[in-house]
Amino acid sequence: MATLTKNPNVNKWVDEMIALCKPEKVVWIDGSKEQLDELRAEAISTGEMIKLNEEKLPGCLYHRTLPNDVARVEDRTFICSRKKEDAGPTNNWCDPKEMYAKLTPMYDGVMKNRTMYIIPYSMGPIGSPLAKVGVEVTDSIYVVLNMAIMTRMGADAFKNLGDTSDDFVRGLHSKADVDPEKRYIVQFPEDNTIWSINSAYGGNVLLGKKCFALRIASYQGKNEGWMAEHMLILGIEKPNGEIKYVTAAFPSACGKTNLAMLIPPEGYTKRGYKVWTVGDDIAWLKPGPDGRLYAINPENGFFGVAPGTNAHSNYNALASTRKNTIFTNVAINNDDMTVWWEKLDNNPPVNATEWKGEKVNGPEYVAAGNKLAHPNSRFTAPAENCPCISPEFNNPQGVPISAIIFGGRRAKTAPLVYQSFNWQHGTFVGSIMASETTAAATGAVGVVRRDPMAMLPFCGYHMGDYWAHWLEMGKILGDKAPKIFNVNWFRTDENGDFIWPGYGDNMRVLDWIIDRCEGTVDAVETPIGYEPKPEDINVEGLDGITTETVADLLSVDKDLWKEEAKGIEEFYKKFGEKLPKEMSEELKNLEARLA
Ligand code: GTP
Ligand code: SPV
Ligand code: MN
Repeated sequence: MATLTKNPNVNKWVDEMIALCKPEKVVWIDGSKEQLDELRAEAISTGEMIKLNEEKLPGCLYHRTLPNDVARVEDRTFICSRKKEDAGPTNNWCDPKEMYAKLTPMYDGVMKNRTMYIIPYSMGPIGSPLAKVGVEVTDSIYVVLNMAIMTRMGADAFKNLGDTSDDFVRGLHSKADVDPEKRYIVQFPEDNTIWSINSAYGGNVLLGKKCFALRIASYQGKNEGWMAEHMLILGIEKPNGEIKYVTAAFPSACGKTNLAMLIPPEGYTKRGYKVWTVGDDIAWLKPGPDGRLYAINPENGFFGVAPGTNAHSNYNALASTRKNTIFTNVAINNDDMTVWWEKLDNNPPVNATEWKGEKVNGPEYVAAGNKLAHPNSRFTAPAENCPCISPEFNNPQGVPISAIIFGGRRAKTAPLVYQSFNWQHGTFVGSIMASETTAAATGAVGVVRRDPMAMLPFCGYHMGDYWAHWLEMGKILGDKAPKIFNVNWFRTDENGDFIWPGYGDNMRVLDWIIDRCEGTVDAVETPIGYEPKPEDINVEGLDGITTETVADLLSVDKDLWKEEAKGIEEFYKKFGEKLPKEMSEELKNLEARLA
């Protein structure tokens, strides 16, 4: 099949990949409906994908990955910069020459008897000055069909690249034998290259997402004066029609998709408030012509956590999955070929197939303490399906950001919300983020770990240099910089239950944040930052949550924070010389305020 571009850099690289992987057949993905329909039909005929109920879930497909391949694998993910110190203490590193030498034999002939699909795609709206082009070659139809949802995929992507540019990210993926012992997710930032092998799970194989749009892009952003962040983007429309945009960085499975699509409580919707979703996972941010910080969502769909998603917790996410969606590792209801997951409703299907493929009686299986869907099972849904997708979603200039919000899962330490004193202190607040681990990556769940800016698994270079880049961006933005906040929806009571209702009610906290950005509400100065007066968090219409509860959620336990400061000091030691002096200054200031 003929190439889709005259660009010699693309064609030369593709030829090299063909020579290496030796596929039986090569297919360039042009993005046409006919081609995608053919691929769907093929995947259904081979059993790789399962067709779901055409009336209830039109255009939807089901896929299951191997039980050993259900999440990102941080211990097998590498940043192969030429110098070890450029990867830094938070990344696995290997010399690029060594890594190429190790992986090349694994790719050699790996696609014999298989088809190689060549996927051109754009991260960001085609034609946007913030967009970037990638090409992924893969032997997986699942990858092609997911990339069709998650990116602007097809021949049009080459329009942005032109016929001569070399500025595209080269992604090579093979599921090979899906052998967990030979699984590697490798970024070569200086080569604009990603090699992924022996996995078929989303975050490891949809190379436009974490590998490119965060790991490679964060490195590009440092060199080119912009930022790639693990952030949702949302717009809050006020009764007067004005829309304020905020971004929020929470670690994996800590609530970005939920916050991005929230439906405000009745008291707010009645007054005319509305929330618009621009992105749910990744933001690319760059100063605009007016000096403010602008954000685009480089993605075109949502790769969202299924369990916990229901009409009450996230109506908009659920609605987004009702057509043209791919479900991975959820359960199937065999009676009507629909899907189910934990907390979708209280009625697990009787005639169910659980995520590993075993036919079970759902209610009995669940009653025995099993999960029908994997905790990290996901939906891949087109952004255009989302009832609250922002009218600015495709705006090539992006949206101007008023506030940046950090947050994570902390049972005790972090209060419901606080504001940093300024950008430098805000950078510090992001750098000391910690959160309980989730099922989004393999390994223990529920262990508190430092996850600066929710970028621990995604920063493509030295985290110390990354903080320096944040500080530098603050200087460029000056008084036009967004205000920086921290939130925590996950404080628990003595029984371990969440105190704050969360979800749509998080609007009450966003409300205060927006008021702070506009300078229309006071705050209380605490050792960790500015906090709301408890009465300034609107609790109208909340069941069992009073201003006293809010006061409790805002309490700062000095002893816990002194412990916290020790933990930060320990963590900071890792970064040695590369720790910006401003960060240690901020730590000293915090300690002084706590003393
Ligand atoms: P990634 O896609 O992995 O980056 O995750 P995400 O940050 O988009 O997480 P998501 O919104 O999918 O939320 C993951 C889990 O957090 C789900 O189980 C949600 O039910 C739960 N969650 C989200 N928001 C809240 C909240 O406000 N309160 C509580 N208690 N749980 C929440
Ligand atoms: C995350 O783990 O933060 C995700 C899902 O958004 S994945 O694409 O698998 O990384
Ligand atoms: Mn994510």
